[in-house]
Amino acid sequence: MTTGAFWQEQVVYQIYPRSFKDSNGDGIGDLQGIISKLDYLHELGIGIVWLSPVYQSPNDDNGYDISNYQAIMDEFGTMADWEALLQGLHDRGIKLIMDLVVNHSSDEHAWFQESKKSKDNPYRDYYIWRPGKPDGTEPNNWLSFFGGSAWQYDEATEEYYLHLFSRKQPDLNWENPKLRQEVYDMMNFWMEKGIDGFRMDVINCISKADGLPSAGTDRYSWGGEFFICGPRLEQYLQEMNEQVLSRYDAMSVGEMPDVTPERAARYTNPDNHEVNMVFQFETMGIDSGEGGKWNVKPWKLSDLKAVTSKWQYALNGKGWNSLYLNNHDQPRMVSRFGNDTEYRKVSAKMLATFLHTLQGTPYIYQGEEIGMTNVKFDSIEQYQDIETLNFYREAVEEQGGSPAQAMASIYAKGRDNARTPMQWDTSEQAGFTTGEPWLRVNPNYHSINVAESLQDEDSIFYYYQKLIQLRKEHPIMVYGAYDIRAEDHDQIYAYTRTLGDERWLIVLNFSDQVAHVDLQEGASVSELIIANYDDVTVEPQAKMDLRPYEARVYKLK
Ligand code: ISL
Ligand code: CA
Repeated sequence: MTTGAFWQEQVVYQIYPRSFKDSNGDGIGDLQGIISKLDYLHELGIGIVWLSPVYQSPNDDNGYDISNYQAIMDEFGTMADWEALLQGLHDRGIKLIMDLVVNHSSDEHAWFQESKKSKDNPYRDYYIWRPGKPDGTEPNNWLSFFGGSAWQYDEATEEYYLHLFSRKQPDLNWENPKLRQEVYDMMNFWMEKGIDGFRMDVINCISKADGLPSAGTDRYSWGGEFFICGPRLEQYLQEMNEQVLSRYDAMSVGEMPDVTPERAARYTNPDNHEVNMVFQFETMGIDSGEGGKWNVKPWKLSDLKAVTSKWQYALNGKGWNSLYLNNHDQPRMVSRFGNDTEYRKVSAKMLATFLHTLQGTPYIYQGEEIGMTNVKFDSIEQYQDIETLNFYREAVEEQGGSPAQAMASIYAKGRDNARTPMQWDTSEQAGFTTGEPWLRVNPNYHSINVAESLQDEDSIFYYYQKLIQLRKEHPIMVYGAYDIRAEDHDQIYAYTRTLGDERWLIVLNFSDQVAHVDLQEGASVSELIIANYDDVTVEPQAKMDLRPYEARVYKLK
């Protein structure tokens, strides 16, 4: 196991540039906007920024469809702006990791424009082309992540190309060594510019099973078994590591839908030279029923404990966890796992305590540090996200489902919950833009905003600042081994962390009611490290009552 690496000890902050800060009034966040907020990030204390894609893109999927990997999107600024951003971060001791989106490119990428021209074009094999079945239907029955078939017919050559996401995101063909070399060269281009690593978009989808078999016999079906953690994934990750990452002090985090802890322990084991950590999705799945995310079901604390424990135990001493409860694809964590009305502040702090006291590297998604919440727009016209719009069209227009029910799913799970503009102050449009924002601001910005948080010494912001500071002072927060306590309790989540002779006890009330718990370790309490209510006593006490969403971190004797 590695210790002492910056990617273990620092906290990451994710910026979704389109929604962070607009500097020129066109309603779209941009690089100069980010530059204007670097002191804010520095004050928070984070050590690494993960920047969602800023490359040239037609924005079918907000930059996750890249048409030129070595150019900056015009709406976001210029390469000079990007260089100034990197410099500004490094001047403040903050590292920068860039989003690497290489499972697919945009269909407007020059490679694809060539590839589609003819079957013998030199770029043909940069993508995955197949003839239709004898009856003209798609080569196999795979569904795309965004709904509908994962294949698109192209008239020019009368073949289909594979797209696991939108039809404007054709999958790159990783079987082709020339394509792989292009990717590594591009990564080296950015490493040479001085970045500190990559967040790798759906990187466990790059290796598809030989023969691209159909999944069962339905007309369309989820084909994950044939492209999630496919046969040559580790070979490609090792090659990428050898060709790029190992040549620098680079950090890597692979986004991996449906990855298992057993696989993740292998991919993140330093002996295997693949990636430093992965984003797992099991936690994000605890409130979904049959058929996926839009089938919303209430989550249970027992499931959160089971999934978290499984990952904490599986990776301890072998690999490394990433810790997150939201990002640009997920609803806001305080709305989903806490309480975004009466107990918003205290529950946001409780969830922060949870994330920052597990073993692994915590990720903060912009706005999380001020407790931003989900949003409910009146009509589907006010939404922008391709996944959300596709879901609504399929559910309501194609399958005749109820609009109210579709909207309920979107309110709970839609990605635009996380993408409403960052709430800076109480001025019009929350201080995000002087123009019309590309996506509406959440109307609650009058009470939830950065300016307010910075004035309130009891704010969520200052609580995060304190957690980040504590991490720098206490290696046990980073490296301590996790062990669950009172496992069957249905309101309290309690666990210990142990490093050498040092032991901490973390007690979290996940409910809006007072909770009573009996913890043997409570009798050895010696010091209170942090809590989200005032007036917590430090006497040794096996029996404890915790107020709604109360969080306490104790040092034990
Ligand atoms: O967003 C999701 C759940 O609602 C996932 O299905 C998501 O599409 C998946 O986790 C992959 O996400 C990444 O790749 C996508 C992009 O749309 C996401 O924003 C990105 O994080 C395609 O590039
Ligand atoms: Ca702008």
